[in-house]
Amino acid sequence: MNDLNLKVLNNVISQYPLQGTITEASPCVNGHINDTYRVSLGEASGITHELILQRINDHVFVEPEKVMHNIQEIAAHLRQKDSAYDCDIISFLDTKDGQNYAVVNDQFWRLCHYVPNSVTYELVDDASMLFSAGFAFGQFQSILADLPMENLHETIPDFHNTRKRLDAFFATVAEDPLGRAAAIEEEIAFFAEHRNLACQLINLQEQGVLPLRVTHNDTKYNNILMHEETGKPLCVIDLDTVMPGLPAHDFGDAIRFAANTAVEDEPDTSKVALNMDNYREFTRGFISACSGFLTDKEIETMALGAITITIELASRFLADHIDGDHYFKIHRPNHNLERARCQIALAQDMLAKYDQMQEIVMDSVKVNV
Ligand code: GN1
Ligand code: MG
Repeated sequence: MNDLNLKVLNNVISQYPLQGTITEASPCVNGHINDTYRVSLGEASGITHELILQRINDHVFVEPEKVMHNIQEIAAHLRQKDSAYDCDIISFLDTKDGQNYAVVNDQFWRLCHYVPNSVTYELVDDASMLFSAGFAFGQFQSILADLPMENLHETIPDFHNTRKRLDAFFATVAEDPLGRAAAIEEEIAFFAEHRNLACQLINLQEQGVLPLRVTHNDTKYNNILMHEETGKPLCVIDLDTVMPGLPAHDFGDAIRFAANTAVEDEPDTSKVALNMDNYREFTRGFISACSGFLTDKEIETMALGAITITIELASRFLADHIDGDHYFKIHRPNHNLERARCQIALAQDMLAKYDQMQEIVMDSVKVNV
């Protein structure tokens, strides 16, 4: 941590009703968008507060106030509920001015307590861990189902509009600002081949067949803090993209991450496949938490959600590679290309296993009737 960053972090802290000085600060590197730091704040009395400080990426979230407004709405909604959510949902501390964010040098920052005994995982090798994760994300939808959608801003317009994502992808290919497209013709052809399939969900939503609901929209397994010993979900984090969306996208994004036999950016695509045990456990958990209010059509299109979101993210990674890596943080050359290839390999395996995926969803519903 250099002095400049430390000065900024101290500046942020000074806007909160907290005592003490920063004794330790280290960056957390697993998010692709925002900058996150774990900070220890020592009081003269000897008490130490463990905090998480996060700078919102305003290139991606061009109106950070809207993101923080949504998070405030969610916190207020949860406070009103008498029925407790089994797992917590992250909220942020108020500044001395009573806002849930602080502005320093025109940058938006937010602060929360570090959740004790929490861990996150990039890879899931024990399928039995996933029932509770599926349940937590499923319950997230049910707990927010009565939050009026009009109270929430669309923090990134058309975030999971797969048709617009693929249109944008092909426009970037046509532009090819760095001449990177020639080397990846095979990958580009994959999107041309599966474009229609990937647009089915957005078409159904636009036709009114699939309803919009308040959804999380970024349901990676590492967006649930787990208890390091019991393996129980402690807290759902990363509410930046909570807005109207499709439950199938939340289901699908979680499967894409937690039921991959490899990490999201595995360069050796021979290691990448859909792990059916993981898939089954997550599905059982998710469906048992929310099948009660989902329509038959929503349930029937769950498995398609996994394929859709995997193709969509692959196209986003590859578009960013072609465009020169301005959106997702990269940690090595061709990182976005490797991420895209990994997601393409996963989508291909899902396409081959689609019937089985569908059967598992339907079996999970039967258990719950
Ligand atoms: C980004 O930064 P992070 O890790 O929360 C992205 C998601 C992708 C994800 C892929 C706002 O999420 O859509 O699925 O990377 N978030 C945004 O790991 O674009
Ligand atoms: Mg996110």
